[in-house]
Amino acid sequence: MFQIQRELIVISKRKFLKYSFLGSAASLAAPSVTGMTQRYVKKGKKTVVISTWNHGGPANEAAWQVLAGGGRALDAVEAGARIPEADPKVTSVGYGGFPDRDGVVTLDACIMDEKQNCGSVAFLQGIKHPISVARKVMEETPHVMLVGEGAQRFAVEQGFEVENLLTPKAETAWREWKRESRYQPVINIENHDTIGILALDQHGNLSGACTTSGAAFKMHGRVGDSPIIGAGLYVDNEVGAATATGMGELMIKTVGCHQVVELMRHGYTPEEACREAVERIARKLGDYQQFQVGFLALDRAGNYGAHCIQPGFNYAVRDADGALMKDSKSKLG
Ligand code: SD4
Repeated sequence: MFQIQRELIVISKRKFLKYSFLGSAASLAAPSVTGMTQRYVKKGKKTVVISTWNHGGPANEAAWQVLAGGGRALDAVEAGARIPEADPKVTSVGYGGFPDRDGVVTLDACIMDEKQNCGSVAFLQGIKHPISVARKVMEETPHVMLVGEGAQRFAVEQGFEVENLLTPKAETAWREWKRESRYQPVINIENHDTIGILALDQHGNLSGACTTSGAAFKMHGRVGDSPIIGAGLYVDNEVGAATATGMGELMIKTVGCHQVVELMRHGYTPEEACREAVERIARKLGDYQQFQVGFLALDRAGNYGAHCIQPGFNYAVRDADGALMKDSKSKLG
């Protein structure tokens, strides 16, 4: 089905290589226009996985099984993200996620590997594991992003089952919300939110995944940052990886995760880069105090860090020394 499109892509890739060769020859001769130093972090041998919120703990364990067996970071982050996706107690990811204001559960997810390959789904309904559909988009199509009905149709073609994802608990919460229908984003919903998960494997390769049911009781059709490469997730194997949680509109407006990775490229530590991304939101978007945003970053040496707006954002770490939860520093409170 995708044969013709693949051929087109191969042709355009050849053209791209031709022109990018000319481009790189020119840039060798040209002086730096940015004047910024590129300080690549030295590649490390540390195998580690980090992920957002308390539900990151069980997710990291699944990811660690892959990493400890010598597996790829890409397989690790997918395995990790699938844990809260399948857990009905987690009301902000996958099955059991709170629905939109029409009572429909709509899911967003993306995944990115060490070679800049990425795949994404948005506004996906009825499929329990959007992260695995995102990976199929990455590996089985010439595209990066599929949304809505098209994403669901593709998932079914790939063998995923359509099921009802609205649990009785989520439906009750929605009915209670409907009584007042107040559209006010809730900060740190029960300490559960989007899961963003980043891993560094024993080959020194990074990957990341991000999956969510989005803002609870959002407008029907709303898509947040989580499936948007650069906003909710970004990976550059030369530098590091970043993911985000919280009010997605703020990450989209500032392309937050791409910014975190670029800051690390210029010498910021993961924590400093996350802090600067939060500061930039505060400087540029003004009205940020009522929202939560948390950034989490991992560099290619295995150093990690986080920063957020409101107190309450925590993250899980798993490496050969064991598992721990860490509280992020925050701009407010
Ligand atoms: C989003 N970052 O869709 C995600 C999750 C969220 O409040 O909404 N959290 O914006």
